Amino acid sequence: MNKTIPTRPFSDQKPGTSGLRKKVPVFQQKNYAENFIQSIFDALEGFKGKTLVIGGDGRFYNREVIQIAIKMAAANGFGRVLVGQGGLLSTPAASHVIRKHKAFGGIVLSASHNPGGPEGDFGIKYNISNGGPAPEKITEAIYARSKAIERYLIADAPDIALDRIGTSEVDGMRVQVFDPVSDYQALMEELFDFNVIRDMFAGTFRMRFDAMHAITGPYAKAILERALGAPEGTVINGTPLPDFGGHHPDPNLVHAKDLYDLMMSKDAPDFGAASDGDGDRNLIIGRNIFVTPSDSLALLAANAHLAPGYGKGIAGIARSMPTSMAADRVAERLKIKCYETPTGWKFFGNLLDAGLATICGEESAGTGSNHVREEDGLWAVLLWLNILGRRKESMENIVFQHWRDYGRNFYTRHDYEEVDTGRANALMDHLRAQLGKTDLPAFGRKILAKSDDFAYHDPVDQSDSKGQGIRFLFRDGSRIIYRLSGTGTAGATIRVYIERYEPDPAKQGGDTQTALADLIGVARNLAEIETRTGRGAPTVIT
Ligand code: VG1
Ligand code: CO
Repeated sequence: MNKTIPTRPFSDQKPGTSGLRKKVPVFQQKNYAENFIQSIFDALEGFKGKTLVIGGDGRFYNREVIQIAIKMAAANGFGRVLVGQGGLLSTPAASHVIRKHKAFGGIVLSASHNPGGPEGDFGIKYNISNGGPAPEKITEAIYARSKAIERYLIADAPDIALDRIGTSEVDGMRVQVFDPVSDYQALMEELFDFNVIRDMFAGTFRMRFDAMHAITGPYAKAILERALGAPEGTVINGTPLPDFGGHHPDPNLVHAKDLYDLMMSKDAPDFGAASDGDGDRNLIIGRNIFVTPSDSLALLAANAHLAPGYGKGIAGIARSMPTSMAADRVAERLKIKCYETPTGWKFFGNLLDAGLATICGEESAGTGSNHVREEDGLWAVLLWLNILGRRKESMENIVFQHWRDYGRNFYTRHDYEEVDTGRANALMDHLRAQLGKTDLPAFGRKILAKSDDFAYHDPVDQSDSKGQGIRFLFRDGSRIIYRLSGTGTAGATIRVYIERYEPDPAKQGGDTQTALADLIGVARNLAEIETRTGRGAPTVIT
């Protein structure tokens, strides 16, 4: 039996960089999740009788919303739902399952790297049939619908047993609970040379993978420890917990500091990695060397041909605009194009679908390829392992050699979190007012080449996206970029991205913050950060 439940719109259901993210208590309001899910369905056409994939990163409130989503899918006319066992499915695995089983789309419940628990964050995101996040045209339609919604449809049925693999029915719709790991694992076995990696683990090579009590644990244990023979204990914090053990499942140098400290110590294994709440991000650290996500993208692109899945070479690279330009130099050498897109994985989908790009990445620790339509943390780890197995050199050597060959892009991001929204907007307005001016005292000795508010024209669907970040580009190739985060749930987060190119191998060593000190000063003065936000220092430096 279907029920039609009257409801009233919420005014704040605008999807951000990656779906709708709010505090758990916001999502727990009566009809809040239901309204958003119905708005998704109302914004779509032609799904009657088709398949919907549902899964999430296992955070607090995941199970409740999964049950709601299944019953609403039934009432709205889907023919089949595929749901990960226990309601679990990493973001890249969801993308793969949508593609492999030719689903109409998928609902991914995740707030990614944001903290979880009763006072933490929750999120809902819709992915389309190519497995990728819904493009802006659809997210805007969902938002428009959410402001006018008057009713939602839900099956009046008992909860589905999420922990048992098998098939059941909700109101005439088939529900298949499946193993969230196996399809994904099979895909990884196609892309990478598992024998080469197995041989490495059979020798002296050791790694540590920190799953941060998030979704990647079961995937990493199955693939690294069971399939590739890494010793048990290689994967730590491998059990997904609803509150991520009270930690912030963000694989960066702040929240994965233990891993960093280990990798810099004398007992360091050869390779260290971590992934985030929903498994799409990766942190890569070699013994004695942290590899920035921007460098990792460039290095993976330059060495991808060493893995069977990319043996024929790559067609193109895509990076988000604030990501460092290290990948551009690799593309140039490979005589392929490097596309520059706005922040957020949804902008890569068209390029991947059209075969224009093979490997994509963002400075925020997301890397991926045309094997799915999401960033993929474990994929990046496996590609690195495949490369290490083939090159038989240390990470440190590989990275230093890359810098010698291509030059080094010193790169850092400074985040100012939970800034008052009004003040943050005023700061961005102030910056916008400086665009085009070449003689600002704040520039110091830097000579401006160009400044603008980044706009993107999609070469595939010809759509335009404006207002994607304020850029100051200097004549020596350095860049300062400002944007406001679209994933936070409290106040505003100002992100400042700072980059300088260093071609001289003699100057490529040393600490990033010191190497960028001048530009960091310019960035703070230009935006008047201290006076406008009252912040003497960033909240997080990555
Ligand atoms: C951040 C990152 C962006 C990433 C997005 C989703 O967005 O900067 O690169 O695509 O998170 O990442 P923002 O708007 O806060 O800067 V994740 O791991 O959700 O799925
Ligand atoms: Co994520």
